[in-house]
Amino acid sequence: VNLRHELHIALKESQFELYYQPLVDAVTGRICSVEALVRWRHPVRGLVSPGDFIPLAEQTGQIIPLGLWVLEQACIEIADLNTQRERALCVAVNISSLQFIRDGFLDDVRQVLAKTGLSPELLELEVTESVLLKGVGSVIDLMTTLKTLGVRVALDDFGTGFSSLSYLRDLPSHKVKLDRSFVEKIRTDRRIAAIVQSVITMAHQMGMVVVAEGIETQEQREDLARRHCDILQGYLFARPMPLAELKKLPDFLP
Ligand code: G
Ligand code: G
Ligand code: MN
Ligand code: NA
Repeated sequence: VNLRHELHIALKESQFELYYQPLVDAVTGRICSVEALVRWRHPVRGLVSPGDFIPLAEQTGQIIPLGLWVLEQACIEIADLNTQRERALCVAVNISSLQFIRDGFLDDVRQVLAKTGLSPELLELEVTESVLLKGVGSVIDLMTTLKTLGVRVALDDFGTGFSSLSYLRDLPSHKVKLDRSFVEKIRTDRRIAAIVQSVITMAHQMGMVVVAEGIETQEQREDLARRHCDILQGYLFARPMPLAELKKLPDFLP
């Protein structure tokens, strides 16, 4: 099968949709934001997970139109959702490194915000350490400009790459998302727990917010809250869900 061709059709025929996973305040359990996660509703294969097509879309360059669709759709849907809410939700959108460092990305962000009316403060872009392959300087410039616009950047999957802790100092990002491989072992591996504690402490000293992903147990939740991690995300609270289900969630998750 020619998946590349199928992706092309999927883009033309709008076979993609967004799921959302809530992120909660570690102390209160209040939902503060949602992460948009793309799904491909394939006419034959059913719901295809991004792990199975994002890498291909990156290889073929189709990640550029797909990524722009995700960004715009997430802003449209959450701006609309917020009209029915007392307290606005932020939306976090995963941005492929290729998309982030491409000329024109900043213009895309500006245009999407203007077109959708979403307040820039409600948009967060999640990038991984691999953006740094392009060079730290240009990434710092881009993040600085985004910050000027009011848009925040989160470092996703933090700790899995080859980058060092010094990036916490250099990058004008707002948030670090501790990778779930750390969360998984936090109760069983004291060295992992020590790394997590150091990242939290250091990130706070840099004025950054810390998120832990992949929280699946009450023990992990309590451990991270005790270590002053600010925000939690994971199946313990909620799985990624369609927009219609997100609309039905209460403000606080138990
Ligand atoms: O939702 P799920 O756990 O299946 O996602 C698998 C991977 O796909 C994750 O690493 C996630 O960051 C990535 N991903 C999900 N949605 C998007 C998207 O819209 N753009 C990009 N670039 N990656 C995404
Ligand atoms: O790379 P990124 O952090 O964007 O990946 C997000 C992915 O993590 C999503 O595909 C989501 O389905 C998945 N995810 C979210 N919460 C959990 C969890 O508690 N456990 C596991 N195993 N995966 C999770
Ligand atoms: Mn992410
Ligand atoms: Na992650």
